Amino acid sequence: MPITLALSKGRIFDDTLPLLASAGIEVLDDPEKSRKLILATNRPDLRVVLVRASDVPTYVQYGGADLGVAGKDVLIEHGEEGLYQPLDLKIARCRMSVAVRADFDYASAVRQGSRIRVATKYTQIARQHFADKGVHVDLIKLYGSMELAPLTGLADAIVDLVSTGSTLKANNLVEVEHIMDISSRLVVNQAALKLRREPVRALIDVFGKAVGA
Ligand code: PRT
Ligand code: MG
Repeated sequence: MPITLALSKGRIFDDTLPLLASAGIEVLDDPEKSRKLILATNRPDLRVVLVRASDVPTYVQYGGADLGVAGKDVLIEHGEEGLYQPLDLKIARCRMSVAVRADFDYASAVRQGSRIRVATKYTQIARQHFADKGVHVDLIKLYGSMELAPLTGLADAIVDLVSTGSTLKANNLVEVEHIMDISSRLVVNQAALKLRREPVRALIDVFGKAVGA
């Protein structure tokens, strides 16, 4: 069996390719053009599987993949137990923030101790953040388009990823709190690390050198 690396389509795939390329590793199919979910590389002992970003930790945890690349946001939400994270790949960088409508006075709502309705896909990160601050919140779980929640009255605030800030801006929202910086991590299956030590270590080294370079 070749070593299996789990990636998600889009920015993680696109940002991981140059790291592999620095060690001469090429993925032989383009996921934007092919419907294949298992992609060969120019190394017979390495293949890439394409999964949803939020499924990468599950694949790696249960051995469906030996290694994977996942955002810190995804890892925290999934739960990090049993996942070895040897490297911060410093790709797909962004930040987790609290945002509100430009006309919502977040600071005074917090000061007054009002209950704040917060819509987010990132309930673990949001729960921890507001608990640390001692702010009372009602969390509303959403799966996407968080920006819509404050505009429709569904919520007072959102917790979402921000990169350029243009999505917030386009929807008249402002960032009021920076929760944490986010980047993608290499994650490794614990059993693979023991049972397939040589090739797994070699691939961790490839990534380590690429990030260092
Ligand atoms: O799309 P799908 O539901 O399959 O999964 P996903 O959204 O988790 O995957 P993907 O590929 O969109 O994101 C993978 C990872 O990239 C995330 O887990 C983050 O760690 C990282 N990342 C980096 C981002 C962004 N930057 C980002 N800007 N993930 C999402 N966004 C979204 C954000 O949620 C918001 O809607 O982009 C919008 C904001 O972008 P700006 O540039 O307008 O600020
Ligand atoms: Mg997405």
